[in-house]
Amino acid sequence: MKSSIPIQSMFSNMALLSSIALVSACGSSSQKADKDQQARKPNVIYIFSDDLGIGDLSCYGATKVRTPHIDRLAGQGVQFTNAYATSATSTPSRFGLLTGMYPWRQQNTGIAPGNSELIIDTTCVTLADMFKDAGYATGVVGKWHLGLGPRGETDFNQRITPNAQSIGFDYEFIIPATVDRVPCVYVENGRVVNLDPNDPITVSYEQKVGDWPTGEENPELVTLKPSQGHNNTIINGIPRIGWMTGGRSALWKDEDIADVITEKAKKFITLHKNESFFLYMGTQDIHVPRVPHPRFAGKSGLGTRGDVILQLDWTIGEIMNTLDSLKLTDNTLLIFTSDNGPVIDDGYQDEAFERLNGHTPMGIYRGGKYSAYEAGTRIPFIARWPAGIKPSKQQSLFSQIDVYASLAKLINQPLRPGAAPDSQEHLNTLLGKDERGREYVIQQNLNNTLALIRGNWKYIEPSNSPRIEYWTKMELGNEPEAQLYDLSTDPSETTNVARQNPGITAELSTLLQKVKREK
Ligand code: NG6
Ligand code: CA
Repeated sequence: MKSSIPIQSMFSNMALLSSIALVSACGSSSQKADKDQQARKPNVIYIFSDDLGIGDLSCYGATKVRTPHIDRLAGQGVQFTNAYATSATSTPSRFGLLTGMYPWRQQNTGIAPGNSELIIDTTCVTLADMFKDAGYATGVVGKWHLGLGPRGETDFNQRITPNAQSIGFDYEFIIPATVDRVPCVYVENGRVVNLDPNDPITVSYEQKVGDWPTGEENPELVTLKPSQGHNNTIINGIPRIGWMTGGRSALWKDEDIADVITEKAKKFITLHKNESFFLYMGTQDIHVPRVPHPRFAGKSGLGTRGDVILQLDWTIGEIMNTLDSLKLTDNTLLIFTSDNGPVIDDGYQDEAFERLNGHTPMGIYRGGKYSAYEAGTRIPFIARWPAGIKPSKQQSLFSQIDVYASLAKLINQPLRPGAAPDSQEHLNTLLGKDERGREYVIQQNLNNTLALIRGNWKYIEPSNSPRIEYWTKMELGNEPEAQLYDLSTDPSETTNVARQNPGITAELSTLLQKVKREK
């Protein structure tokens, strides 16, 4: 049919008409949406950054690096100074969060290789299952590090199952393990993204597969040299842990990872803006290899470790802006924290030490990632929920093991029998309404040495594991004798006072033994 109206003006008229229609429709529907939103159970976003220290953020006192977005979050929420990850490495911390069970109760919860089986049993009622029980849309975006597939070889060329969707997540877009471990590909809902079936992926953690160069054989090809380990297959110039070949079209670009996962997280939020949702996001920042996007490279003045802190801060800003623009901020509990404490040289020659410039990732605390000392697990922890939280700084004891039961309480969802056996409900502490906090917190180091904090006292059980981590030279907190520190007078754990306080030492040791035997 021919029209007498010139094409261009027809389009502009249509555009005008539809924009009028849109304005009025948006006006009324957005007011309605606001009301619906308030009536709905709160959205929950849990962001696990990687290896971020309590001294790495300006809201926790850092002066050499600025994190304005995270600072804004902290200013609008509850900012904890005595909150703990369950463990001083990633896999067990993530396991503890999602299962509500101490990772040291299960055998295979150590740092998982990239071809590990899914280490959470599919019969386990996870945090994501709990949200699904309550009718939430659930999604996971970013670092996973809990394994994928059945016991034995993970086949990255088929739909991988079980995956995160098998344990409560409707949607999955993940980095299978860590950014320094192969395979360097994203997995979306069980499938490697952009995989060419004619170029299948092979992965091994035992021996070289295929003929791609490795850091060990071709050190001249690397753009980022290892300082420890990290000398297997070279991907994007960076030698990784483990060997892979194939899947060329699926390989991630390291400098784009923050952009890619942030975009996926924003998309998930936008897609579910009209229903209650739970988003679990794991950033690759600030784990090694630290590869900032060019717009952050060189911007911190502290080398790439500082640059990826800026990149992480940008990510959090993007999530906050998305919530603002969708008017979801008020009714969204946004938790930002870290899976374990900081490390400076974690295996690449990235000048992290040389360029610290007085920056103190560990704050005043002893140890760091891998350690039973405070910097291993005392992490930044911020919870913002404008509809239910008044901004404050909190010194109460809080542990990530209690996130599960506390969030269940928040959304009035009864726990299924046997679910989250170690998780205690401390919702009022999480919301900053109760200063009492947890009676005691348990910490786990790389070697499964456990420590227990109760009140001012910190007890570390005796251990014959090495004192120092071989590669990072990190103090692990392992000593053949029991250790006791008074954190009120000695937060840096300089003086072991176990001998002077045998009664307290014995009491805390007995309490720890009791918790170990429970369940
Ligand atoms: C260590 C790696 C380290 C890091 C860590 C896991 C070496 C020398 N070190 O074995 O770089 O990948 O494992 O970190 O290979 S975590 O934060 O995911 O637990
Ligand atoms: Ca970590």
